[in-house]
Order: sequence, then structure tokens, then C-alpha cells
Amino acid sequence: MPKSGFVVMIGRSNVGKSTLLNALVGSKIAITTPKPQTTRLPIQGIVTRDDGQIVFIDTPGVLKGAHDALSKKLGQMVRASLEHVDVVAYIVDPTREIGDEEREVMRLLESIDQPKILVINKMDIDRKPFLDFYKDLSANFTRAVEVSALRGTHVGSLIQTIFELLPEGEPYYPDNQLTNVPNAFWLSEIIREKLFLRLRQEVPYTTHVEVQEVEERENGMIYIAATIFTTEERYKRMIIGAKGVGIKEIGQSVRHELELAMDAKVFLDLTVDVDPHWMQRFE
Ligand SMILES: Nc1nc2c(ncn2[C@@H]2O[C@H](COP(=O)(O)OP(=O)(O)OP(=O)(O)O)[C@@H](O)[C@H]2O)c(=O)[nH]1
Ligand SMILES: [Mg+2]
Repeated sequence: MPKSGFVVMIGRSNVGKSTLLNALVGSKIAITTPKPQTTRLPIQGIVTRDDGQIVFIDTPGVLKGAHDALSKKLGQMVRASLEHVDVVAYIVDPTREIGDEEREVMRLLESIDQPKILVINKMDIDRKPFLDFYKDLSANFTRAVEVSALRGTHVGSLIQTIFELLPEGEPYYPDNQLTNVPNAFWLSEIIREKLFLRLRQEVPYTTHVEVQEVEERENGMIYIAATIFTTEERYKRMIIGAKGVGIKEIGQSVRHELELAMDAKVFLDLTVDVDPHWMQRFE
């Protein structure tokens, strides 16, 4: 009898949850950046082996002390995603100090009945002042593993560990499916990643991307029309940049990545627009 189930990945912002998801699935389905709160919606990554199927759910980092509607909504999504899962993977970063945000996540974990795996990530980094703290914590968990999501180290043994803990069951998805992310959403995520990588401080957090059109043209070229919404005129100017250089560079890096991923020529029609109310759509 094969095994199957849902594994939610929780942890503070920036510990590498999305990087780990990509490493587990073996394909870039979630965007990753050095900035906190990159992930906004739970994204599922699917791993199918002879043993069965694991559906991973990547969640937004839990941010402590953030009171705006978007952050609250993110927190609610994390709590809601804990309810119907078979295993919880708690991802930690031994290079960073334990702060309020971390304590918040640990509190959240205490009330969970499912098996819990402590995943100590970023083991490739030499200086890990908080490694011992997390090693001591392992006693409170069903299992503990040390990985490097970036290098892919011990990601296979994490998958094995999860299979040991999963219940028997049939797969939820066809065995060739890697994610639940629809194409348009994935495209908008790639655009958002480039915005995060290029823009400073608060600007990327004011943005939201919508893909209006994806069309394959006769010559095999893929035409994509998308709009970057931001909340204020001055942010729009910052995104566009002097003489349009900013948006041009963002467009180029998006196109470059899409062409590699889709193995086709891409024509990207990227617009920047102001919508002061886009965040309300998350409420
Ligand atoms: N050195 C090293 N860096 C890593 C590793 N895993 C992730 N990172 C880096 O850590 C940063 C954050 O990674 P993400 O995967 O976006 O983190 P996240 O937990 O999904 O963050 P949020 O979506 O904001 O909650 C990125 O710059 C990654 O490249 C790792 O194993 N080793
Ligand atoms: Mg993420």
C-alpha cells in the first residue's frame, strides 16, 4: 500500500522554506529572495516516488508584530493550513538569532498533534551560532534533520523521513504533476521575484502582479501581458526608473528566466499601474 499526505512547511520569514520546496520538488515552483515575506500564498509542491506521494505546502513566513491586513491574512493562512495536514515541517535558520517571530512560531507548534519534523536549514554556512540551541530543541520533535536547501544536501533523507511518518493512502495528484500553481500565477510570481530583487526597502511590498494574457503565437513565440500594480504614484515612478531603465531591466530578467524555463521566445508586455486598493483584495 502506498503512502500519501500533506506536509506543511512553517517557519519564520527567510529561513528558506521556498528554497527547500524547490529542492524537494526538483524544480523552481516557488520564488525565493533575500527579503522577508516573499511568499504570499500557500503553494503546493508535489513529490511522487515508489513509496507514494508527498504534497508539500509552502507558507508565508509568520511575521510578528505586523498589524496590516496583508500580514494578518498571511498569519491566518498559516494557521488554517495547519489543520488538515499529516506532518508539520518546522524550518529553522541556525545562523540567525531567535527573535519574537521565532517564539511565535514555536508557540503555534505546541498546540499541534501531528508528527513534527525539525528541519535545520542552511547547514552549508560555516558560522551557525544558534545550531546548539536548535539541536537541544530536537527532543521536542518526532524527528530532526539537518539540510542545505540551497545545495540540496540531505533533502533526500528528509523525504525518506517524511514517508516513514505518513499514513497509507492513494496519491492525491497525477504522478507527473509538480505543483498546484496555475501557469498565470507562476508567471506573476516570477515577475514579483524580480521586483523584490531589484527594488529597495518597502517598494516591492506595495506591489501586486496580474497576468492578463498568455498566448502562444504561430511562430512559437509566447506573448505575455502583465501589469504591476503599486499603491502610489511615487512607487510607480521608482519601479519605472529614470528613462524607463528600471522596468526595462525587470522585464529583461523576467524574460530571460521565462525563456530558459519554457524553452521558447517570450514577448513580455509589462505595464505599471497605480491601484491604492489592491491589498483589500486579500481581505
Ligand atoms: N546559504 C544558504 N542560503 C539559503 C538556504 N536556503 C535558503 N537560503 C537563502 O535564504 C533566503 C531566503 O530564502 P526563501 O526560500 O525565500 O525563504 P522563505 O522562508 O521562503 O521566506 P518567506 O517566503 O519570506 O517566508 C534566500 O536568499 C535563499 O537563497 C541554504 O540552505 N543555504
Ligand atoms: Mg517563501
